[in-house]
Amino acid sequence: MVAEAEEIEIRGEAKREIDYMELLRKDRLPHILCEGCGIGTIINSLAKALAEMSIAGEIDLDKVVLVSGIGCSSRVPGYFNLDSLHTTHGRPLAFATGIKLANPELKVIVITGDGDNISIGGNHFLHACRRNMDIVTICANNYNYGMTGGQHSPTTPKGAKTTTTPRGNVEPAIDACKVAAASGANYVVRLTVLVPDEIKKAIKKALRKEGFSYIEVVTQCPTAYGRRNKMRTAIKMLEYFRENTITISKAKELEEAGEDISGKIIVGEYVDRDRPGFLRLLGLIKEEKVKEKKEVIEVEEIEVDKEKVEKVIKKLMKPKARYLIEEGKAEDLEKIIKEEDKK
Ligand SMILES: Cc1ncc(C[n+]2csc(CCOP(=O)(O)OP(=O)(O)O)c2C)c(N)n1
Ligand code: SF4
Ligand SMILES: [Mg+2]
Repeated sequence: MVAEAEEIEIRGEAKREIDYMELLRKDRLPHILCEGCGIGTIINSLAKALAEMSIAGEIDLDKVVLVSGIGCSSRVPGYFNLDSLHTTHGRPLAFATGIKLANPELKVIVITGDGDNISIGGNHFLHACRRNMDIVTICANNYNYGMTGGQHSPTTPKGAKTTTTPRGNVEPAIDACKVAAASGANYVVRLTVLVPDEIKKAIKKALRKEGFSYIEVVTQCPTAYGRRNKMRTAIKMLEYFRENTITISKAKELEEAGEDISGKIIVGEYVDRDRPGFLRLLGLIKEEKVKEKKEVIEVEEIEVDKEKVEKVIKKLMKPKARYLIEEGKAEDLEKIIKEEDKK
């Protein structure tokens, strides 16, 4: 997690040195993460992404809110010098939705875990994707409930040993990226901690986009998961990631060739589209509001002949007219009204 000041390049120009450690709360050190935990890499990538966007004037750090649930991964916001909310297990997306709706100007980033987001929080996840809620979600997928000692989660691979699957997990794992893409999220990407720079880029990309972004980072938990699966150290887990990671296109190719890719970590962008986000659908963002205003003005300009309208209503209220409407005989009614008008 320790990072040093560095010179960064923004749109081809070298900008002033930034110590992205400035973004972190040193008063909270030492942190609670185990030695070799991959969550530090996610902190690092997030801090760099935010620092670079801030320098480039793309983001106002005073308008960034980090929201998390409960778990090792959910402790991340507590280490940032930013407004943050550490909520209840499985509910960060519900809180984040409320924050974004209350103040659409804020950039809301959810930091969550596979248990928090896909197990207890699965329902919120599904609907945030469906609404295309304007939130960036970063999920640290370490294949288990790290904080509570290593129970299996919905992403635990088949056959993996955890405290609740001591003889090997028999359940098939969920592919949260496929779920997010199918449910309506605008941007869905899976990466591993092996590529921190790609994680940073994905976060920056997601922060520039409208709608729901889901960034899943496959990360090591040597303490609770690795040691039960013959990967006692972070290095062993990283080696496992390296040997088992394939891209989406490679996965497709292998699948078409009839090969078994179940056990593989399939990385890449699952979806990158620009459907309207929830705030746009609600008319809560500027451009939409202007359009809406114009439409209202047009409606107000329509001249209404009150007398004529009252006359029509009176006619429609007559028992015969009501009978014809109920019977679906609108054409007959129209004829009668026209004849009456001629008189
Ligand atoms: C309502 C509720 N149920 C259960 C718990 C216990 N609990 C705390 S963290 C956790 C699992 C965390 O797993 P994950 O989200 O994958 O985070 P990780 O620790 O692996 O990063 C559970 C079950 C809780 N705090 N609240
Ligand atoms: S238990 Fe696992 S996820 Fe939690 S801090 Fe330790 S290594 Fe990281
Ligand atoms: Mg987990």
